[in-house]
Amino acid sequence: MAKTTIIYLFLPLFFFFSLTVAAANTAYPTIPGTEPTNGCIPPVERRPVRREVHGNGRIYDVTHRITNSMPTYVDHVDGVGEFLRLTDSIKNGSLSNLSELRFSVHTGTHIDAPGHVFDHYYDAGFDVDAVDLEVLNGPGLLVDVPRDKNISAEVLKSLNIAKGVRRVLFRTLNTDRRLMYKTEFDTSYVGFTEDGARWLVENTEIKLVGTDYLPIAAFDDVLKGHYALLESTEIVVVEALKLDDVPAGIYSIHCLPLRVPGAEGAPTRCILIK
Ligand SMILES: *[C@@H]1O[C@H](CO)[C@@H](O)[C@H](O)[C@H]1NC(C)=O
Ligand SMILES: *[C@@H]1O[C@H](CO)[C@@H](O)[C@H](O)[C@H]1NC(C)=O
Ligand SMILES: *[C@H]1O[C@H](CO)[C@@H](O)[C@H](O)[C@H]1NC(C)=O
Repeated sequence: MAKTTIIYLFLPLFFFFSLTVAAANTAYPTIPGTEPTNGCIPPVERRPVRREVHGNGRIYDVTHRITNSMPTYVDHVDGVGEFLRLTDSIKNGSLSNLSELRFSVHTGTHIDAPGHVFDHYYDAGFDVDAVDLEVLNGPGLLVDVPRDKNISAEVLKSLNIAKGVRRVLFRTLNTDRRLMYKTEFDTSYVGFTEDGARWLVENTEIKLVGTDYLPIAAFDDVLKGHYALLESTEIVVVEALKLDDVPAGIYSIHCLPLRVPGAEGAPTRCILIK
């Protein structure tokens, strides 16, 4: 009887250890003593689940995973490269694994603050800590852009986005071409032309604008397009969204950038909820 009680008391603890042993087993299959001991509880092979869609199809993760091989803007053909370094590790005797990150704040899915392209805004503190979370969170649209054009004034007019819509994510040819999954930066990506950016600012109430490649503006208009969108400081630009396999339509959009005062961009987790 007493033995049974002890087993019950220690069951959770044992379960924990059996998991640790299972993990060690995978890492060090040859180390003696890491095999299951008495066979009471079979070791559970636990693997994390990685999802694109959560909550029974209701929540779409539209954030790209940050990987070594994802593209970075223009000068780089090698992608992001090594960015995650394990500074302390259990394997080497530390009590925990501890990693540090090192990459551009414009890596992967991210926002641009006005300080990105305006030096006076940079000096004045228009950084990612100063963006309005209300702009980044609320109802909005995911729309498909005609695949044969950049996002010009003419294209925007043809989309007939209703007045009053404040948040729009534009899916383009970039998604079909899977440009974010290619390491080398591709300058032929689709983005806003300067006149498209100006048209959006002057003729719509859109304050959150997102696209599916690293710069929001097309390569030939890359600076002018950013100027047009960021000048008012009221619009938040979200870049490099992962829009594969998400039906176009109305969603509750939620984007939360890392809170880093002084940074003119920040990696951002974005989700769409049906
Ligand atoms: C552990 O330490 C060794 C020797 O200093 C080093 O080569 C190895 O990269 C370290 N491993 C980890 C995971 O920190
Ligand atoms: C978009 O513009 C870029 C240059 O800014 C060009 O290379 C690309 O071919 C254009 N894409 C389309 C679909 O027109
Ligand atoms: C953390 O440590 C465990 C045990 O040493 C190891 O299996 C795991 O790979 C480490 N984590 C990373 C990110 O390397």
